[in-house]
Amino acid sequence: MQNNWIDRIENSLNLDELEAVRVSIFGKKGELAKAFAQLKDASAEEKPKIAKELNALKQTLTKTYDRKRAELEEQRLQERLKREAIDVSLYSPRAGGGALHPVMHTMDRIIEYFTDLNFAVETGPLVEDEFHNFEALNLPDYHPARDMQDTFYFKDGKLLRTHTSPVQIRTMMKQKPPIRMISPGAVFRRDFDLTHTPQFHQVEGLMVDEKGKVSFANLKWILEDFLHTMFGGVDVRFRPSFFPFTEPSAEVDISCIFCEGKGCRVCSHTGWLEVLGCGMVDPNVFKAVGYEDVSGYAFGLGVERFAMLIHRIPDLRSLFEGDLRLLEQFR
Ligand code: 2NL
Repeated sequence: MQNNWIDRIENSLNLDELEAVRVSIFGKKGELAKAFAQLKDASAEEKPKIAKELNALKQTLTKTYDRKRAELEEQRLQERLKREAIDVSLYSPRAGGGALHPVMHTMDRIIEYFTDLNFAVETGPLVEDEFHNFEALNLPDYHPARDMQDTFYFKDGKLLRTHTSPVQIRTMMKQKPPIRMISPGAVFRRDFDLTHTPQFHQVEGLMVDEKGKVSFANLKWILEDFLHTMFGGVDVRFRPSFFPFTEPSAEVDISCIFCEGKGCRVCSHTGWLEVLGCGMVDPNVFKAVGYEDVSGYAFGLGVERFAMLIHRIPDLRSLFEGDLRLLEQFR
């Protein structure tokens, strides 16, 4: 009888069969339970001996069952691995290649314009201090742009840079003029709504040389040429504006590329789209980095805005949702 039970366990071909065997032997109404139940009919002197034998048998059966179960599980796993193996070397007509995200593609185009004109590409830390991000840029500590509302601060007083200008500050502090550079990269502001994301990208530019060598006319020429390269035959206009780090300052508009300047919803019926900020570097910035008798221009732009205009993407959020239906259009 016992050998029969062990054989039935051993001869199970798969986990389903083994389970049926388990129920018939170990189950509540199974054969072991029946054997134990028969104990009550045994004589008083035989009972302990039979009970001992039954317990030993149960142990043997359990061991056999556990071993067999492990064996069949391993067998099932191996069969599954074989069945589901993927030959990664096989050709797949559905395997689409990756592509640059439209924001990075736009950034590359912007960088290429300036590197073609021998501008150096500089980068710097994302975690900055108040001096490089604010103080050196003529943003005193009572300035509203320093507000906790706009800046991500760490407990130790460090912060996530709110613009890439600290890269220009660091470059000027370690190099002598002339400087001709751009600083592309990620920046961070505590702002999250339909038209703002807490992380976005900027390209800023800086040109510095001996006093009198770099003029607002130079700035006007390069930005007009740059915008024509990026947007084609648009009109470009400079509007007087204010930035703490430039004087004089201007904001730069292009004629609306959606309505050709006639007025539409995108340009709020003005016919113009604001795309850049710029100006002549404020003397206080040069003082902070220890430059004397120099002049220079600087400018800054938001890459997401350029990407949206160039590719006519109406909603900022679609740039960050990772939706393949958008991304596949940029392969
Ligand atoms: C904008 C305006 C601007 C700058 C950035 C700058 C940097 C240094 C000195 C002076 Cl180190 N200026 N950067 C100047 C004017 C405008 O950005 O609207 N950006 C999205």
